[in-house]
Amino acid sequence: MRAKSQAQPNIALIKYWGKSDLARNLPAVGSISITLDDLYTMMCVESDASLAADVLMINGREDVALLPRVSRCLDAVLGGDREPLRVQSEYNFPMAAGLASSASAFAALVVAADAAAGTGRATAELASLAGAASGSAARSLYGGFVELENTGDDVAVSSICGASEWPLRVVAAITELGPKSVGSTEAMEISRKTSPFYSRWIEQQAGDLAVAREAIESRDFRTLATVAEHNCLKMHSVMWASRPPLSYWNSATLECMETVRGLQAKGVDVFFTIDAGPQVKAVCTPEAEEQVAEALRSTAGVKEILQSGLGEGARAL
Ligand code: 2P0
Repeated sequence: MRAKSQAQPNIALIKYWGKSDLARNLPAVGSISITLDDLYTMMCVESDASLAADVLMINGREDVALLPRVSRCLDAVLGGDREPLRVQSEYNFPMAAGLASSASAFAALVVAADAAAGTGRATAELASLAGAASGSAARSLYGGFVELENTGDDVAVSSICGASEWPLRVVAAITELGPKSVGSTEAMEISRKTSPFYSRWIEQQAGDLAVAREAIESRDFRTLATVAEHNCLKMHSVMWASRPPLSYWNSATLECMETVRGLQAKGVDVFFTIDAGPQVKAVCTPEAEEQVAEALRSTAGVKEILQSGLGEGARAL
């Protein structure tokens, strides 16, 4: 058995931060994201009679640290009595730096495993399985603008608007390469247990989701910009007020935010969003893209710029 798949990371505009059920990895809040096009993970899952246990290769190197999580996800898709598998993934962007590499990885993994076994599960079911491995991965099963809802005992994911129906662009400013200081799973639990702002964050999420959903449906860039920046800064306020504090930004992160604010003051259609890492993702209209990229490239501390359009959900190749 052998199958290949491709998935792209997604960037949340209304963020997921906090779990309602740690064991089942259920998010405490809904979220809205955009699936990217130009950054991707390619995944190959294959059986091999010579294997005694699963093997994970990432960009050509064996990885034992991530293997248990990958094996658990394969068990969930294929059942625990499956044969050992070789899993090979290739990324064309930096991993574990707040660019949602786990989202594209687990979305690609469930699709490849399902295709290899020929199970033919529905996308909604694959999204739920990907989400159990990594909450944000559920969203990468769909393209364009995607909403994830917590239905109480599962997640329901759907597309609000296709990638080509509102072709916004993303310019990511890389300010630091290397893995993040605290992983999302651990950090979310620290916030849930200690941040005095956590309960307000949860209470206000439905309102932010409604405003963003309507802005996307009516292609209202300015309203989406305002609610997305507010939701991002609220999530980081929850993090900063946690004990110990969770602070993912560096000085270049702040410089990039200033750059985006400078562009906004000139009437450019752009807004920023920042995840559990120091990178700044600027979302803009196609007309604004080159100006945004140029401004971020010349911002102090920016090491690299990645540009992407919006793309499709995870698929077998
Ligand atoms: C998001 N993040 O909505 C938010 C914003 C980071 C900040 O989803 O614990 O790696 O594996 O379910 O999927 C990062 O979360 O977390 C994340 P787990 P995941 O994109």
